[in-house]
Amino acid sequence: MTFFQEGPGLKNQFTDDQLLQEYLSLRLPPKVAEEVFPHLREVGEKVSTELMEWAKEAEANPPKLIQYDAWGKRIDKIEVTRAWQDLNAFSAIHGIVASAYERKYSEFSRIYQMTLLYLFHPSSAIASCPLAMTDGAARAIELYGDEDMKKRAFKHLTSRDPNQFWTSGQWMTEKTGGSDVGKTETIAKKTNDNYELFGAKWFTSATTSQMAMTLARIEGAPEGGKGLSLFYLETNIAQEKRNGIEIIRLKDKLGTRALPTAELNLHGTKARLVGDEGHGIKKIASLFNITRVYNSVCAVGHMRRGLAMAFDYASKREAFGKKLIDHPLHMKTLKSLELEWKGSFHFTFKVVELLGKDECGKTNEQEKALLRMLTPMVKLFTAKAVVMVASEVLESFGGAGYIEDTGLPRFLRDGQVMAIWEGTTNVLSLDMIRAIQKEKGLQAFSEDLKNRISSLKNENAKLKLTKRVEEVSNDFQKTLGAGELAITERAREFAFIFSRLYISSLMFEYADQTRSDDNLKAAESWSFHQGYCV
Ligand code: MFK
Repeated sequence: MTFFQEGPGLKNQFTDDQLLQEYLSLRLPPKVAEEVFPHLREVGEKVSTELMEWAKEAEANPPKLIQYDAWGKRIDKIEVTRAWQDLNAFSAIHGIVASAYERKYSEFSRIYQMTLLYLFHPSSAIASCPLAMTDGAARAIELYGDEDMKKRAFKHLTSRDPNQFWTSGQWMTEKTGGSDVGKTETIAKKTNDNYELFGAKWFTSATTSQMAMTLARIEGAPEGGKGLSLFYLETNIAQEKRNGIEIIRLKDKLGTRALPTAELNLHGTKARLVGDEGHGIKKIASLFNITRVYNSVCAVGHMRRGLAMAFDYASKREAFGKKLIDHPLHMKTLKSLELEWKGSFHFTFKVVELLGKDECGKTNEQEKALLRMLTPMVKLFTAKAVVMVASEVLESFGGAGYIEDTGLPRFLRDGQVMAIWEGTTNVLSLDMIRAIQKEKGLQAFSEDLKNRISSLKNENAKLKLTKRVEEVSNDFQKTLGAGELAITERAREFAFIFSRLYISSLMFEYADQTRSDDNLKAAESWSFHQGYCV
């Protein structure tokens, strides 16, 4: 008899996620939970069924650049599938950006909105990327934009109507600069009423977006990051003359293949200044600090999806006379990956909570500094976690994990980008040091950490974690005192040590709040018997 192995299945991704439901029940006021749960259930169902089909179709038919029409005219048109458009429309209808700005549930709106993203991302063929930049652009316009930008662009970016909804690009990367954005070469020439941009953008994700936020140096402005200004432009994609934007080619990427990413030349692209002249990096930071949180939420959503598939498969696949779930080593491995996801989940949603409070004007100075400090940390930490978890998820399927039409290799490729875009691990480690040296990040972080640890009910955890904090703190202060080179060299190491310790405090606090033995065991395991084996 021929044997056919059944592949992994997906249950409703909201109702199947015990941690998510428990966390939301704890954090959201009961009235809010009562209102949003039915919607989350609906989205949880859709992402495990029809969206999986759309994502598959979008992946199978990546975007195409049509540079010339049949008669030789230059048209620079990017064609995307119907499925990709459907994914975008879905995100508008379900308010995956809008719900954050409607602020219907005050600071809890961010938790609700990021939960939608968490569910959507793994079935989105990375249509989550344009959403990240759209949300960031909305925030930058909210903070620095003029009345006209607020009336026009902001309204489109936060619309729930798919015909009105705009996505935004974030054109930061140039050939010269890469991560070193201060080296941007694009020039802004003043015209009678506005500016025209001349230059080249080397990576522009979601190039089919209706608008973009970008950086350029106004003629005569000084060198370096401070001489850059932030600009808003419309791409006029539907028009023949695309606002002076020439598409050179689409990038051939390791993953995120349904997402159009292009190299562009700007030939007098009409743009408007956002805020005053100069300090462009500082202004665009309001955008990338949002996309970095998106990255973390998508990373935890991605991990959770991989684990759902791996556990489901383990319940079906038989080897050496029993199901994989009955093999202790296999289960121990999956459980240790699950713990990595749990730790990342708590860390990420702590930052989401702070972001929500901040946007609603409910943070004090210390919480603002804490949010500034935690943002690069959570991005770098969860991005590395998802790469590791994705790789292990593939391995848990054996050879099938390496075969394209199972869809699993895509899972690894799309996980890998999380550690690259929006700031690499090293760039973000240095950003954490920037937050410490410039914005009192360490003070806010260590007070928050110490306060949480001192309020834990578990005396053993309190004692051990207090001792660990003291050791780490002494080591850090000594390194800081040894000068710039010493702290720079160890920035990454400290970013991971701080993150793991912070997650320990969050997990023990969560165990106290939920009065759950399982959550206590998870916190102990995370903190004192980390089981993941490389
Ligand atoms: C699924 C999820 C999807 C996610 C979306 C992905 C799609 C997007 C694809 C991309 O666009 S990828 C491109 C991503 N590129 C980056 O993230 C840039 C990485 N490089 C950095 O972040 C560098 O650290 C940075 C460019 C900021 C360093 O530049 P500089 O010129 O050395 O910065 P400098 O002089 O230290 O800082 C300039 C100002 O900005 C300072 O303020 P002041 O003017 O008051 O002195 C800084 O304090 C401020 N600043 C820098 N980073 C900040 C910040 N402020 C707040 N938050 C930050 N993170």
